[in-house]
Amino acid sequence: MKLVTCGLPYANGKAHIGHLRTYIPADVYVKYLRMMGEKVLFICGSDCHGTPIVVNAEKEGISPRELVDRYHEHFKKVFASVGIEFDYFGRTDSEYHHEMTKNFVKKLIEKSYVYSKEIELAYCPKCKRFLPDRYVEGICPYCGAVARGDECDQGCGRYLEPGEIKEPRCKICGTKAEFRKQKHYFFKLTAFRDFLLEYLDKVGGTENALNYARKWVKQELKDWCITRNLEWGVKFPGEDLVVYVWVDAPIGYISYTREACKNLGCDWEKIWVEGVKKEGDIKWGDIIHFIGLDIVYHHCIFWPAMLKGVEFALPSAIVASGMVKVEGKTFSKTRGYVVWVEDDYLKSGFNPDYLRYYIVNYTSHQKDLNFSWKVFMDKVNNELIANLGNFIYRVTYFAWKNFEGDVWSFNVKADDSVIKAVEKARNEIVKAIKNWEFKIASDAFMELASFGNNYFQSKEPWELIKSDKEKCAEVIANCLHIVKALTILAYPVLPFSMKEVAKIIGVDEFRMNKVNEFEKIKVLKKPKPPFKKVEEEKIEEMEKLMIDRIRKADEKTVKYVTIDDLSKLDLRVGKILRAEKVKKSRKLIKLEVDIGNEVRQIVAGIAETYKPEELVGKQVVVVANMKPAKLMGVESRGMILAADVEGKAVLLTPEKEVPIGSKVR
Ligand code: B3M
Ligand code: ZN
Repeated sequence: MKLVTCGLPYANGKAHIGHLRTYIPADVYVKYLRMMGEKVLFICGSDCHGTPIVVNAEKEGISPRELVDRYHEHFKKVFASVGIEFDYFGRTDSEYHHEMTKNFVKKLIEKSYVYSKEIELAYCPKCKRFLPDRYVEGICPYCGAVARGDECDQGCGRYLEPGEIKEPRCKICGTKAEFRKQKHYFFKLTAFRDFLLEYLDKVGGTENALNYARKWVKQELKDWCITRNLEWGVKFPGEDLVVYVWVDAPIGYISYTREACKNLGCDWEKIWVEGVKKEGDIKWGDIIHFIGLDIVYHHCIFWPAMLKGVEFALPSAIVASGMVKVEGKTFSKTRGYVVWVEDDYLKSGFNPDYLRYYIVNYTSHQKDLNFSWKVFMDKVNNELIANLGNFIYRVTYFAWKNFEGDVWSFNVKADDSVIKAVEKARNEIVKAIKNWEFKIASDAFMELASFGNNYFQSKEPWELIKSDKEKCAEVIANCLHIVKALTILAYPVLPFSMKEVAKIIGVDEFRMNKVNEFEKIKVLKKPKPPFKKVEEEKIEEMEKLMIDRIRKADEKTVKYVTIDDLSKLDLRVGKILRAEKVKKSRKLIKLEVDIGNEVRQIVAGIAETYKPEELVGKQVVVVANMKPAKLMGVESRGMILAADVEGKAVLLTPEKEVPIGSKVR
C-alpha cells in the first residue's frame, strides 16, 4: 500500500488558491495511480496546534478549539467540493493524535535523543509572558528580513530557533521584548547529520525541495528546541510545556493513517514501521509527501530525523510545489492578493474542474504559478472548450444524430494512426506522472484532443455521411475510440466533467488499461457539451472584486493624518541666495535661504540633480521648524521639499513668483 499525504493546513483561516496548489496535484497524482491499478491511501487533515491557531483565536476572542472547529469543517467541505478525495481527513487536537504524539516523544526520550537546557527566550514585560513563535516578530539573523519567531517567512525561508531572532518585539502589543531564562527540551538533530546527508541524496521527489535541504544540513544543523510555553497543544511529559507544533503536526500523518486503516482495514504499522525495503542505514517506506516550498525544512530535515530516531520507515519522496502569485503579485492575504476558494470561486458557480486544470496545466509543479482571471478565462475558453470539449461534443453529437449513437452495425476497423496517437498519449502520461510532471501529463491529453480534431476535420465525415456511410461509421468509430481514451486520461484532472462524458459513452470504470482497447463505444444518450464558456462580464466582475480587495487592504495600512498633524509643520516659501557643495560629499549642497524674517543655512541632498550655480535665485518650499541637525559636520536648520524621482531630487517651487516668507497651506 502506497501512502500519499498533503501538508496539513492550519485550521486558522479559509482555504485559498495557495492551498490548492499542493492539494490538487496530489489528488491528480493519486487518481492516476489508482487508474494504473496501484493501492493508495490518501490522507490529510487539519493542523490544529501552535501559535498560528492560538494567535488567531486570541484576535477573534474565541477559544482555539472554536476556531479549529470552524475551519476544520470548512477545509473538509472545500476539498470535497473541488474533487479532492482524501481517505481520511483528521485533526491533531483529537485524542488519538495526542496519544500517538506522546508515544512518539516518549520513544525519542527513551533513546536519549532528547535533553534539557536552560535558554534565553523572548519575553514581553507588558503582556507578562514568554513569546513563542508567532507571538514575536523581529529580524532574521541570517538574511536580515523581517521574520516571525520561528521562521523567516518573508526572506530566506529558514527555520529559526527560539531566542535566535534579532530585535524581537511582542506581536500583540508591540513592546520590545526582553530575554529571560527558562528550561526547555531539545532534540539532538546534530546526531543525524550524516544520516540526513545520505537520506537526502537518495530520497525521491522534486529537486527544488531537496537542494535547499542538502545545503542547510551541510551548513547549519543545530539541535532543535521541541517545547513551547503554551496551553494549547500536546503536553510534554512531566512538564508544564507543550511540544512544538512542528513536532506533533507531521506525526499527524501517522495518526491519520492509523485512523484511516481502522476504517479501511489496512495496517498502519506495515506502512510506518515495517517499511518496504532496507538500504544501508535507511529503512524506506512507500510514503510520498506533497508539500509547499515553504515547509521544506521541516519535511526534509526535522521529520526524517524524528522518524529515524524512533526507527520508523522513511518517506520515499518529497514533492514540493512552487509558490503562488495572484495577478502577478506575491500571494498575500493582508495585501489583498488572494483568491478564496469558496467565496470567490465556488460561489461564483465556476466548474471546479476549470481550476484543477489551471493549477495543473499552467506551469511545472515546481515553478511559481500565477493566477490571473484573464488567463483563467483564456485557458477555459480557448483550451478546454475549443479543443477538448469541442472534440468530444462534435464526435458524440455526430454519432447521435447520424447513427443514433451506434456505428457498430457497419464493418469498421481501427485506424493505425489513431491507435498510435492514443498509445502515445497514454505512455507520456504514465511517464510524466512518475516524474511529478503534471503539466506534461495534462498537455498529453490535450495534444490527443488536437489530434482528434484534426483527424475529424481531415476525414470530413459530414461529406462521407452522404456518399459512403460505412466509411463514415469507421471514422466515427475511431473518433469514439479517442473520446473514450480522453475521458479516462483526463479524468484525474477533470473528474466532474469526465464523469458526465463517461455516462454518455457508457464508460463505467476509469482504468488505464482500458485506454488502448478498441471497444464498441456507443453514444447512449443525447450529448451535452462537457464545458460551459466563461463569460467576459463574469471575469470583469471577478477582477473588480480583486481590485476592491486590494484597495481596502491598502486603506488599512495607510497612516492618515489630520489637519492638526499638518499644522505642526511650518512650511514657507524661501529664496536661495547662495549655494555651494559640501566638501567630500557626493550628494550634499549647503544653501543659504531667505525665508522672510531670516536667512537660514540648510543642507540638502540634491547635488546629483543640481549644480550650485543653477540654484541661486530659485524659490523653494522650506520646512522652517525642522529640528536642527548636522549633515557631514555642517549644520542644517530646515529642509527643502523635493519630488523623489527614482532616488533623484526635483525641487518644488511655486507656480509663479510669490513674496518671500509666504506660508504654504
Ligand atoms: N500547517 C504549515 C502550513 O500550513 C503546516 C503544515 C504542517 S504539515 C505536517 O504551511
Ligand atoms: Zn532569513
